[in-house]
Amino acid sequence: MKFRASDRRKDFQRGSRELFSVSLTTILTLMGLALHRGLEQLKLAGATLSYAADWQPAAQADRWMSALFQEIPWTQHQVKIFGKLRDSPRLSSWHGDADASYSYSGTRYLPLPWTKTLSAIRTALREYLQTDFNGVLVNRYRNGTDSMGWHADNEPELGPDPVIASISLGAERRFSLKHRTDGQRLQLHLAHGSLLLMAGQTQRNWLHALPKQLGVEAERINLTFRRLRMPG
Ligand SMILES: O=C(O)CCC(=O)C(=O)O
Ligand SMILES: [Mn+2]
Repeated sequence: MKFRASDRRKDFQRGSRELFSVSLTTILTLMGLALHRGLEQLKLAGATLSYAADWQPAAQADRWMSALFQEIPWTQHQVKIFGKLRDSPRLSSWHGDADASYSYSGTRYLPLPWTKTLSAIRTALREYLQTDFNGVLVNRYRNGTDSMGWHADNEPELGPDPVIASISLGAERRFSLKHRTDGQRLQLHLAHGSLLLMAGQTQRNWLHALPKQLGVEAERINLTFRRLRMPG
């Protein structure tokens, strides 16, 4: 068999194209790893769940936590339980862009402005995930008797498969997930400075809760960043 110069040129071109595409894939993978450094995919049928236990160093998480204690106007929200409005067993505050009003558990909340620390956390999230959020629900669990019951973050303004970025500061607390129909369960322990990402069909197929944990005396702050779709 004879090789012509043009065949060799084609081989060379194909080879360098393949080499280029391999290195492009490697570069993109490395970029992805750098962007989402430490984010671990959790295997859960019908859910897209990932967790970065050490998303922020403890010193940064400490600074955010003490700043938020001062900046946030902590309020007792109401939750609807069996059709009746009751005091929520935690303190909360809804912040976001001016048009990001949010209805949950039977009440509509107008957004309070982004505080300095909430803006800084939103920027850190944007850089890490390449995703933008226009609102955040900030919750304060004063000790282990504060909690949040079973629910899904599935309000219509979040759209069908919302991305929810949940940041935990302070006391480590149990976070429970249960499948809506098949009884599967998962328990996580959300660490100081961690990031839990719920996406895909998680809210359709699973409920989540933050159960009471008697014996926990320390405070915890949780921030769930959300993207609301505005009408029109
Ligand atoms: O505190 C948590 O980790 C979860 C809070 C939550 O699910 C919510 O506010 O919707
Ligand atoms: Mn939730």
